[in-house]
Amino acid sequence: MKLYSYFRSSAAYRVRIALNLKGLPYDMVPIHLTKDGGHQRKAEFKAVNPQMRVPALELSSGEVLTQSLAIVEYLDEIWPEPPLLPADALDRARVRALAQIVACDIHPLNNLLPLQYLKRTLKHEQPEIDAWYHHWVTDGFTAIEAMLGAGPYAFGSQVTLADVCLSPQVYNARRLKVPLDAFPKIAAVEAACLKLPAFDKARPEQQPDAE
Ligand SMILES: N[C@@H](CCC(=O)N[C@@H](CS)C(=O)NCC(=O)O)C(=O)O
Repeated sequence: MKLYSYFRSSAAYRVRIALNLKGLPYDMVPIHLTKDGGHQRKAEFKAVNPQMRVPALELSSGEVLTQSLAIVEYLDEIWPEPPLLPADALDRARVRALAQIVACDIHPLNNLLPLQYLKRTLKHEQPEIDAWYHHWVTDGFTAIEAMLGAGPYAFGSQVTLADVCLSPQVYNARRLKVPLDAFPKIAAVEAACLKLPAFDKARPEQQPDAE
C-alpha cells in the first residue's frame, strides 16, 4: 500500500496510527502542503485525490481510498485485529461520537484550508486566527474531557478509533499553543497512547518528510 501523507497533517497521522496498529507495511509518498503553493494541487496528485487533500491510501489493487475515517474503518473491516471499534453497538456509537467531535467538529474548522481562507481571503490578523483556532479546540476538548472515563485510553482499556483521532488533535493543539491545563484526562490519554510503538512511530517528528 502507498500512503500519501504530510508529516503535520493530523488526518494523515490518524491513518499512520491505524496502519501501524494493524501491523500493515506501507510506502509513504510525502505531499508537501505548503511548498510551491501546495503539491496537493499538482495534476499528478489531483489524479489520485480529486479533493486535493491528504491522506489518500492506494491499495495493492491500485484502488485509492480518501477521507481518513473512511480509510481507518476500511482497514478495520479488512484487517480486524486489533479491532478499533468495540463489538457492542452502543459502545461503537460512543467511540464514534468521540472520534467525530475531533474529525467533524474541531478539525474541519482548524485545518490549513479554512485558516488560509481566514487569512488570505477574509484578511483576518494572525491573533484573530489564533483565537479562532484556540476557541474550537477548547470547545471540542471541553466536551471530550467530560465524556472520558477512567482510561487509560479514550474508551477504556482498549485503543479505539477515538484514540486514533484524539492523539493527532492534541499534537496540533500543542503546536498551536492551546492551553491544555483544563484537560487532564485528554493529556493522560495522549500520554498512554504515545507509549505504544504504533502511535510513537506515527508521530510527525518520526516521518521521513518531517522538517
Ligand atoms: N476530512 C478529511 C480531511 C483531510 C484534510 O483536510 N487534510 C488536510 C491536511 S490535515 C489537507 O490535505 N489540506 C489540503 C490543503 O491545505 O490544501 C480527512 O479526514 O481525511
